[in-house]
Amino acid sequence: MDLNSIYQCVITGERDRIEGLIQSALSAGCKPDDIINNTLIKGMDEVGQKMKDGDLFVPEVLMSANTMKTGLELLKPLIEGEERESVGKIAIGTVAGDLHDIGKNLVVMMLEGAGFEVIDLGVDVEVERFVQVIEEEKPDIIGLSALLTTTMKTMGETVQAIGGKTKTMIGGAPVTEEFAKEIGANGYAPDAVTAVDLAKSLIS
Ligand code: B12
Repeated sequence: MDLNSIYQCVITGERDRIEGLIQSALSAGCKPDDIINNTLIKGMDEVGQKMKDGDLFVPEVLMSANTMKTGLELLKPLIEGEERESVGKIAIGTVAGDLHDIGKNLVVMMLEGAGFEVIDLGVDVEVERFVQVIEEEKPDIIGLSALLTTTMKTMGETVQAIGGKTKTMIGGAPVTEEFAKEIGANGYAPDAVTAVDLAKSLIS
């Protein structure tokens, strides 16, 4: 069984084919962990890189992300019995007043792909909800997304309310490194691939 075809399938975003390809790989004796790490995550890494370089655009990236998600859903039950240590726990949401979630969803998928346990709080998440989730779930990091200049203000208020109880990382098209410093967030990443590196560095 050629694992490369699964890798290519993620890159081309052919969701309909992924299940069949993974089933054949499993029948041929490939390990679920191997498939996740060496085809799904690798493929999505490549997609992220291509997006950074301007060779792929949002609709294609979403197709790839969905293909990866379908693959992960198929394999997850098979590895849950195994000891798969979580790299860290992250709660993430789009701040109050903001309904944009395409970018956040990409970040969630990349983080999950990299082995993080992710609590996705969705969109339009009130400040209090972030504070509550820290008490309930004790995440290592809180991730905040904002796509509107108006909700960047809410992002600042959210970071302030969190008040250093948990590390914070922020992102979204109008957000910058400078803005992150200004509001006292622990980190900023411009895209989903960098977000994974950032999360890892915040935890270590
Ligand atoms: C798609 C879209 C919508 C969709 C959203 C669908 C959805 N489910 O998300 C819909 C149609 C609903 C929408 C609505 C609106 N939108 Co709109 N929208 C966009 C658009 C075209 C693309 C956004 C997007 O998905 N980009 C693709 C993703 C992959 O990129 P991204 O979000 O930046 O995410 C990446 C990084 O930023 C980073 N990242 C993102 N989040 C996080 C979080 C963390 C923790 C980290 C580390 C990294 C990170 O990683 C991601 C992946 O690489 C943008 C234009 C643009 N170019 O940004 C306008 C845009 C953001 N929208 C805009 C506006 C004005 C609106 C509306 C107010 C329009 C209206 N009059 O109703 C409403 C607001 C609704 C609301 N309350 O939120 C403006 C904002 C202007 C401003 N200065 O504030 C923009 C810039 C368009 C424009 N040029 O005018 N929108």
